[in-house]
Amino acid sequence: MACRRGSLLLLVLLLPMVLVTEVASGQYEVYLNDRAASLGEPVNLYLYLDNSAGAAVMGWSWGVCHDPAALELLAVSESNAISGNLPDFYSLAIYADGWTVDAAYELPDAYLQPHASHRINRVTYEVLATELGEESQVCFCSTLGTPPVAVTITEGVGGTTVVPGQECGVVTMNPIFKRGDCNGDGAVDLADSIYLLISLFSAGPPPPCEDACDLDDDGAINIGDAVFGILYLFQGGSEPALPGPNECGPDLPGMTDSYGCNTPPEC
Ligand SMILES: [Ca+2]
Ligand SMILES: [Ca+2]
Ligand SMILES: [Ca+2]
Repeated sequence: MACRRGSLLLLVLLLPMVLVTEVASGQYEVYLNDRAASLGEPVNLYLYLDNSAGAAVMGWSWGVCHDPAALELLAVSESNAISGNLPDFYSLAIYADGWTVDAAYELPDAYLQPHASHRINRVTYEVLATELGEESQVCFCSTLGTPPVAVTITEGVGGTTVVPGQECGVVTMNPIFKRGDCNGDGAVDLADSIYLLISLFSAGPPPPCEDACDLDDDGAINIGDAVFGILYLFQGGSEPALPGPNECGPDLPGMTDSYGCNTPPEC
């Protein structure tokens, strides 16, 4: 009898270890992708669950936290793959600094397939940050909700709860600048064309924000851009390409030239 009581005690002590198990890194991984975005624009991040080295997944829960000074959460939705295979239990909660989800399949024939990478959610944020070139992380967290929702995966039909590997997503804000402000002093004037000519032909310093010197945004910085600036200023020539010479803004979306803006100017 004493022996049985001892076994029961051992079982009770071991039970939490059986229910929540740290798994080896790589067996289950949840992660968000990285995106670049411009101030005031919506940006979509996708949340993935990779169980390519694990078993079928019967449920999941997590919190995803962001910096509310840099990003505003606009929407959380299920990806197409999950929409067609919605869990029997699905609870989504939105907070100022993040969101949580708790999901579970109850029928044994419904689950996330093993040996795959699943896109689970699409999350839309608006970029609020005013600091140029700022990066803002969106990370898994176990701090949101009452009680807090932990980051866990329910593995296999037996329902073992495991803690997955986790990787943050990063939203990088596209730099903004005035097109034509080649020397980065905040104004577009003759000094910018002179700066560009010296940079090109007299071993002058490189432009602080290259893309600002590509006045026609044709993907090449050359003497034509200096001439473009002079014609615009003194001969009624065309205005420099968007965002233009008067207001700061990002490079046009979809432009594939290699110019960046290492040191964005004051705007
Ligand atoms: Ca300037
Ligand atoms: Ca050019
Ligand atoms: Ca460009």
